[in-house]
Amino acid sequence: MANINTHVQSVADIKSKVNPVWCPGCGDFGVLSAIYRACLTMDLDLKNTVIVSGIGCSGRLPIFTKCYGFHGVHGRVLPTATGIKLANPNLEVIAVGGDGDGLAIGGGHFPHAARRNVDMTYIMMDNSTYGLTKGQGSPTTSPDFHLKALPYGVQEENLNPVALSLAYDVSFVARAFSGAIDQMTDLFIKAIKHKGFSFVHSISPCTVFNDTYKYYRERIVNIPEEHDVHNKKSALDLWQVKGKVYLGVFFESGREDLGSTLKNLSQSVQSKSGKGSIDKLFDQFI
Ligand SMILES: Cc1ncc(C[n+]2csc(CCOP(=O)(O)OP(=O)(O)O)c2C)c(N)n1
Ligand code: SF4
Repeated sequence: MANINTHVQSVADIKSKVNPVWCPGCGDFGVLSAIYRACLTMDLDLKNTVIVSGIGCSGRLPIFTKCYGFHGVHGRVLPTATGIKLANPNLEVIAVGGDGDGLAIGGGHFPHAARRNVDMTYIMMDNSTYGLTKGQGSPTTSPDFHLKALPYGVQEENLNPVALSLAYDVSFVARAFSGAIDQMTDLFIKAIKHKGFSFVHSISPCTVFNDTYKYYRERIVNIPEEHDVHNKKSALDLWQVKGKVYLGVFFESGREDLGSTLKNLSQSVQSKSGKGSIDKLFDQFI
C-alpha cells in the first residue's frame, strides 16, 4: 500500500464497486455524496481514512467508499471509533450511524465520547425512525410525524440531538440537511478539521417510512451569520426557537483533545521518571 497513491482526484476515485442499496430518494444518498465531496475537497488520503458505522440502513455507508471501513455492532459506533483513533492517531476517523443507533441502544456512549473529546467526527444520520427494521418510532420521532407503523403517532416527547450534544459539551456541534448537500459538505469539512470530537446532526429523511422532506423544507433556516459559535448560551437559544430548525455551526470550543492530553502526560512523566518499560513496572512490585 505504501507506494500506491491513495489521494483522490475525483469522486469516482472514492466510490467503491458496491452500489448503494438505499431506496430512491433516501436522505442517506445526500450524506454519502457530502462525504465523497468532503474527502475530495480535503484531499484526504484514503488509506489513512476510516469510516466506522453502526447497524441500520445508515450503517451500510462505509462499504460504498474505498476508505477503510468498520461496520460494527448496533449502538457501538463511538467506542469503536474511539479505540481506532487512540490506537492510531494518524488516522482520520469518521463515525456514522442512525438516530436509533446513536440515541437508543447507543445513547449511553454519546456523553462519554463528548467528555473524552477524542479527535474524530460523528455524523448522526437522523431519519427519526428505525429504517432497517421497517419504520418503528425512534428516540427522535416527534409527535408531529405520522409513521405508517404508528397510526396514532408517538405519545412521548422526542430527544433533540443538538440540545443533547450542547448539554454534553461536545466541542463542535453543527446541523446539516440531506436536501442541502453543498452546505452539508462544508459542515463535514469544518467538523473533520476541528481538533476534538465533532458532531454533525445530519437530517436524512427516510422516504419509505418517515418522509420528512416537506416538514423540514418548511422549517429550516440558516443560523444567522452574527451568531457567535463560542457562545454556548446563544447556541442553546437557537435550539429552543419554536417552528424553526437551524442549520449550520451552533458551537465550537478549543478544548484540548484526549490524544493530545495523553501525549503531553506521557512526555511529562518520561521527563521526570525516564522512559518506562514492562520490566521497570514489574520491578516496583518485587
Ligand atoms: C443488538 C441489536 N439490537 C437490535 C437490532 C435490530 N436492529 C437493527 S437496525 C435497528 C435500528 C435501526 O435504526 P437506526 O439506527 O435509526 O438506523 P436506520 O436504519 O434508520 O438508518 C435495530 C433495532 C440489532 N441489529 N442489534
Ligand atoms: S428504508 Fe428508509 S432509511 Fe432505509 S434505505 Fe429506505 S428510505 Fe433509506
